[in-house]
Amino acid sequence: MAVNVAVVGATGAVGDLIRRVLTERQFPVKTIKFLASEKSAGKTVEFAGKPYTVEPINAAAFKDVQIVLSSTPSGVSKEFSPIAAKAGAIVVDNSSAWRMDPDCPLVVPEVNPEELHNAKKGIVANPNCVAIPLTVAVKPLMALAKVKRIIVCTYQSSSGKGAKGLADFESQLTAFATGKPVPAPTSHRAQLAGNVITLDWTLDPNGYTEEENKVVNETKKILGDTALGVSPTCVRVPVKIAHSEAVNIEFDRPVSVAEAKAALASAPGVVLMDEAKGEFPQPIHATGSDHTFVGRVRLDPSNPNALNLWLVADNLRKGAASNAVQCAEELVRRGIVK
Ligand code: 2RA
Repeated sequence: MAVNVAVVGATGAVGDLIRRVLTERQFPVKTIKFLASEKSAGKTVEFAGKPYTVEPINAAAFKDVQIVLSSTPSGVSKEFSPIAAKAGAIVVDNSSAWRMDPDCPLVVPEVNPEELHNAKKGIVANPNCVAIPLTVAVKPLMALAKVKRIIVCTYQSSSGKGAKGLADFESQLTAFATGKPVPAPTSHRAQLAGNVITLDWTLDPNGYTEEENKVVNETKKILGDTALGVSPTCVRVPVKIAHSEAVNIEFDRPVSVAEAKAALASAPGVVLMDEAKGEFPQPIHATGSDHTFVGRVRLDPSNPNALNLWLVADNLRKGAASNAVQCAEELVRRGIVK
């Protein structure tokens, strides 16, 4: 079934990628429109070889739209996603506005696609770019034994801060490499070139950053286990695109490396890289891909019930645009979009 689509936040980094991913994945588009803030309305964007004028976001723009793919700041989503849903559309929203709302499913299609049927408000939330690949990798291991606790340390790329983050990355790394004075950051909290930043996000009252708290809460919600222990440290590193994660997974019984690798090798969305062949996941492999690359699977030498692994995924694609388009595909496939 081909559907009427609106891309909201069409001129941003993720909106731009959504446009590309819709074409790449041959999403069944009947009609499509592109919406953005008043500032960007009037610009021209290209889709499937045709130019489209970007329209302003307002209630009238959602008439007859069946699926909205939205990537705006939370405040904009809080205002307009319910309006789009009231007009009859299902919204797949990239902001954090609806992620912890009990009436809005938080969906990774490889992990919990059945939750798409529970969008009571007509809004499906697209998770955080760390939680998405983490749950893609942990879900197949949950079939082997109960997962009790996850310790995750992230190595997050500059593009997590959008176009401004990338501008910092380009200008600072160029200056750093040529021995020139490194320009002050405009979006990152500290110098990124030649550095790592452990506090690149707002600090919440519990001493964890907003990002770390998202990883905890969203991972539990996606995996459907409120008792799951999740212990995060989120760090920004001077990488352009793709987030890496060092993950320690504790089970309720010993799980062998062979068992884990077999489960990961056949898991949807996972590419298992084999260190015996000299393969190990790197951001440059994941950039431009919709897969989660997993490797370095090994026993925790300090805990017989735990494994360590390393994973990498493109934060702009699987961590945002592609996951949203995959949700839209499932909404159509399951007949939820009418
Ligand atoms: C980051 N998770 O990498 C954020 C982007 N949504 O900063």
